[in-house]
Amino acid sequence: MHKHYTGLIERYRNRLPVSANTRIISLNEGNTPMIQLQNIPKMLGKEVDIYVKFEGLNPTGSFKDRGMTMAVTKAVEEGSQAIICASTGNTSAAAAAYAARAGIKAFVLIPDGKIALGKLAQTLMYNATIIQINGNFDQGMELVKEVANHAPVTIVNSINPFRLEGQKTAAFEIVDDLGFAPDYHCLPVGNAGNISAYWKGYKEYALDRVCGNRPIMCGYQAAGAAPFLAGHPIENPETVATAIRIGNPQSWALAWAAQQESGGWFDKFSDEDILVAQKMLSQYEGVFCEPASATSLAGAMQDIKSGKIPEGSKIVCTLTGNGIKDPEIAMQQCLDSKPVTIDADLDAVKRAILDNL
Ligand code: AN7
Repeated sequence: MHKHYTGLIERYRNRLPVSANTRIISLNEGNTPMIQLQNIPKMLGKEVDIYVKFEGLNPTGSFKDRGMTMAVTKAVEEGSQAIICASTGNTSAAAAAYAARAGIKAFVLIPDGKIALGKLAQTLMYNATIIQINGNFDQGMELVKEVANHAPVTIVNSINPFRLEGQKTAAFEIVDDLGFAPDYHCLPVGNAGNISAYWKGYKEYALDRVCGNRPIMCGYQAAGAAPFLAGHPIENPETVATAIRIGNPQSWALAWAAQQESGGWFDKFSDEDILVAQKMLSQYEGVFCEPASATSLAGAMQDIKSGKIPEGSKIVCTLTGNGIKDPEIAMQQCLDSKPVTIDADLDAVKRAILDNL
């Protein structure tokens, strides 16, 4: 019997906290492609298998949809009429979309002027109430935690445990797709929920013998927003990768445990390294992710080159969000390859082709 795909809660319902009576709020998220890189490994001159899990192909363009289907499903089950989050952009878009789907209200606190244009546009379209603050994500997060004690709103940031439950399904999909867990799993780390969720998923599958191994978890941060490298929260995070412009990660302990238990590590990368990785993925593989997402590949490339990740390894990099979300940074990256404008005649077109072959 043919079965139409209806999202990750249905697919993994026996591993998620829902009952037969739960009304599931879904946009058919999950089931995202694993794309094996073909050209970048050759450029590195190393024998490695690198797969990217392209989470930018979720319904709102980021991995947040995995957590949000679960968090909003549970909020509605518990009778909530409104959800709230602080966000660097993607959580707000996902919260807004799933609230629209559920028919409830979404309030989002975002740092004024510091979220990518596409994320702002989609959050407006989904009709959330956007509250811009003169402050950063971490300040927004503290305010959200406080206001939830004073107003009837359910927090849907990743401190809501249902978020991580939904997001752990990405690890399930990877194992179900490959037939094994990778040797290394590389992720960008901001608020640190996602690395915690993946580790939870891999541990669960390994415990139930769905896979025989668990990956080494590698968490990569932007140099200007790298509290895990500092060893403590930082006050004024700054990076071009606005999605991970976070100084006080809420899932600190879980992420630290993921790194420790898996034998993994954290590292940090300059904005320039991150943007180079983003452009390489687009230019050499045809995969356009947002800047923050490329931090996973920046890290993998460095650690493969140095041999810290040895030849023969199977590596998965999560590409957390879609490049189309941040057109401004993309355009800035491509100033040297401006479109040419010509007269609308055959000779001019011919010349434009021959000049550029
Ligand atoms: C593209 O949207 O925190 O370490 O408020 O959007 O689980 O926080 C976004 C985070 C990586 C970091 N890549 O994941 C938000 C928000 C992208 C992101 C991260 C985010 P976590």
